[in-house]
Amino acid sequence: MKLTITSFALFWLLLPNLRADDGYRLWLKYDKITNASILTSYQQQIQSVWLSGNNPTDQVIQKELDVALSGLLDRKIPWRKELENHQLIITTKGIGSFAADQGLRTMTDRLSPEGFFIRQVTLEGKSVILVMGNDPVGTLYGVFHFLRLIQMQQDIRDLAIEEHPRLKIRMLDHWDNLDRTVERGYAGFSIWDWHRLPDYMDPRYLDYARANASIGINGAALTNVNANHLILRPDYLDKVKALADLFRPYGIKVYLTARFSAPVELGNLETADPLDPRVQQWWKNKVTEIYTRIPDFGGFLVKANSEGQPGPQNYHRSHAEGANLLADALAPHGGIVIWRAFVYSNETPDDRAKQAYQEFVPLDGSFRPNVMIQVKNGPIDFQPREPFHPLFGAMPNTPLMMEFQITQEYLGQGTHLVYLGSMWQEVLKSDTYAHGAGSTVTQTLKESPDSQLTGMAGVANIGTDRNWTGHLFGQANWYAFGRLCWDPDRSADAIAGEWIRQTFSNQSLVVATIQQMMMASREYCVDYMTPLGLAHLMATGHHYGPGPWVNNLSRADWNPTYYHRADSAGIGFDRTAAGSNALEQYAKPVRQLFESRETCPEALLLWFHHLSWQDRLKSGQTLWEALCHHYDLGVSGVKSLADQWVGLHELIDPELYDHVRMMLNIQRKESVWWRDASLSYWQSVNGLDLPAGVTAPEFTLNYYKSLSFPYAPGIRPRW
Ligand code: BDP
Repeated sequence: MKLTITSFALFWLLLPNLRADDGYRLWLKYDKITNASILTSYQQQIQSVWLSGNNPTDQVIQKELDVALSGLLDRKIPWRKELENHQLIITTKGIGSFAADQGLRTMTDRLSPEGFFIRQVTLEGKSVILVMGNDPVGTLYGVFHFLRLIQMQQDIRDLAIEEHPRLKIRMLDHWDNLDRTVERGYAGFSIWDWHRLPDYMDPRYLDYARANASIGINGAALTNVNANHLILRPDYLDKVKALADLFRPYGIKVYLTARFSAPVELGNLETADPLDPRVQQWWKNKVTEIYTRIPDFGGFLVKANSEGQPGPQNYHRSHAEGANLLADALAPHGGIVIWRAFVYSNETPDDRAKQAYQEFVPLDGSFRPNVMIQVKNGPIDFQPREPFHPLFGAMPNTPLMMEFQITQEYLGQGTHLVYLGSMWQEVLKSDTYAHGAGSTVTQTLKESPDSQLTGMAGVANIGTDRNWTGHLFGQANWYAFGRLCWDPDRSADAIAGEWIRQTFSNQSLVVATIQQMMMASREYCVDYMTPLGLAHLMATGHHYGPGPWVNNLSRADWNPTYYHRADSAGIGFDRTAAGSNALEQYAKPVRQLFESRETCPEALLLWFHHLSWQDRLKSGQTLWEALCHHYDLGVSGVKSLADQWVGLHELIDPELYDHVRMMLNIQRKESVWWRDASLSYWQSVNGLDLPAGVTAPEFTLNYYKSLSFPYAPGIRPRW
C-alpha cells in the first residue's frame, strides 16, 4: 500500500506538465515555454531588462516582468541600467536618457494617451527591443502586449507594433451588493470583501487589477446599479479608497453607483428633487468628500426611474435634470456621470422596445458635457440575439456608451459555454445608417461629440469562485470584452485564438478545435433558447431555464407571453408599421431591411414580424418546421461541442479538461430541456404535430412547468 502511494506521488512529480490547473491564473499563466527552439530563441533575444522609471506603475511592471519572464523563459533575467545587446528596454515617453534620442523623439511624438509602441531598434550600436508608452499606463499596456506575444509564441524579431485604445473609457460594471451577493452573478460571491476592507486587502484585488490591465480595462464600477445608498457613507468610502489606491498604478479608476434618493436616506433631507438647492448642495458636499479620499475618482453610474429605482421623475423632473444634478457636482473634480438608458414602464402601453428611445432622444443636447448615456446593446435586455439598439446614432449631441453583459444572465448563466465575442461583434458591426452607409455601431461610439467621452462597459461575470468566472469559458468573455473595448474592430475569432493560446496551449489542434467551438457556440445557444428572433422566454425571476408559458407576472412586459405573442394562428412580435412600429426608430435603410418579410434576416424574423405557423420561409419549410429544426440544431450543436472537447482529452491540463467536460454535460442536458419544454409549449398553443424526424419531448408540458429553482444563483435582491 505504502509503495502505491509513493509511486503515485512520484508519477505526478515526474510529469510537471500534468500539474493540475485550477484556472485562477486566468490568461496570465506564464508557464515555461515547452517548445525548445522557441524557448532558446527567446532566451537569446532577451538577455537583460532595463526599466527606466520608478513610478508606482513601473514598480508594478517590474514585478510582472520578474514573474512572467522567469516563468516563461525559465531563467532569471537580470535588470541592468546600461545599454546592452539583446536587451528589453521598458520606458515611458520623456523619461530618462532615451528622451534625448532624436530618432525616438520623432516616434514618440505620434503616441496617443495610453498608447505604446514595441520596436526592435538599434541604440548606440546595440540591438534592443524597446517598449515605450505615451504615459506610465501606456507602458504597462505595452508590457502586457509583449508578454502576450511571448505567451502566444509569436516571432519577436523585428517588431514594429504601435497601439492605442480606440475608446477612452473601458470599464467593468459589477452588479455587486454590499452583502456580497451578486445580482446576476454565477461565480460565487462578490470579490469585494466590504466587511474586512480597508484593513484587509485580499490578494485577489491585485490579481484582478493585473488581469484587467493586461486587456486594457481602465475603469470599474464597484457596486450594483440597483444601488444601496450606504456605499456613500464615510466608512464605506474609506473602503472604496483602499481599492482605488491599489488599482491606481494599474490605470484603473473606480466608479460608484449613486442611488438617486441618497440625500433622503443618508442626508435626512425630505426630498431628492434635483432642482432643490439643498439637494444640489448635498451632492456637492458628498462628491467633495469622495474626491478628498480619491482624487481620481471616475464618477457615478446611475440607474434611475427604472424597475422601481428612484429617480428625477419621482419629482416630475427629466432624466437630463437628474443627470445634470450629479454632473454639476462632479464637474469641478473632473468626474463624469454615466446615466443608463435602460428604462421602460409598465404603465406605458407602448412596445417596451421603443421606450428608451422615446424617453431619451428628445433630451439629446440637454445633458451637461460630462454626462454619458449608457445604452444596452439591444432594445430589450441582453437577449441571446437582439437587433442593435435604435439609440445608437440617434443622439448626435450626447456621448453614448455601449453596455454589454458579460455575465450570462440570459445565455446559460454559469453552466453554458457561450462565447460572447461573436455576439458583440455582430452588434458592433451593425450599420445604423445614422450618417449614411458605414455608420456602424462602433463608428457611432467613436464619433462621440466629446472625444474624451467614448466608451464601453461590460456587466462583470467575476466572483469568488477559484477560477473567477464559474465556467472556465466565462474567462474568455471577460478577456474578449477587454480586447474589444481596446479595439472594437478586432475580430472575435482572433481574440478567441489569443485567449486559447494563453489559457490552454499553442498546439494548433487545440487552438483550431476550441476556436471553432467558441465561434459556433453562441448560435447554438440562440437555437436551443430563442430561435428565429424570439426573445425573453426565460423562466421568472432567476431567468434560469425555459418559461415561455409564464403569463402571471405583475407587469405585462415581464411575461414571456408578452414577447412571443403566440396563439393558435401564429407567433412573433409585429414591430412593423402595422404593429408597434418600433421600426420607425431606425434609419430608413435599416427600417426597410427589417420591414420587408423578404429582406428581414431570418435570425430576427419573429423579433419584427408576427407570422402564421404555416408561413413558408426561404428554405421552403413552414415556420413551425423551421422552428423545430432550429431547436434540434441547438441540441446537436451542443453535442458536437462535447464531442470535440473529448477529442482534446490528452492535450489539455486534466483539471481544466474535466471542469469543462462536466459543464458541457450540464449544457447538453439543459439544451434538451430548453428544446423539449419549448416545443411542448408551442404545441399546446398551436396544436400542431411535430414534423417528421423531430424527436418528441421527453416529458409533458406540466412537468416542465412544475420545475422550480428556489435557490438559483444571481437573483435580484429586493430592498
Ligand atoms: C436585467 C436584469 C436585472 C438588472 C437590469 C438592469 O434582470 O437584474 O437590474 O437588467 O440592467 O437584465 O438594470
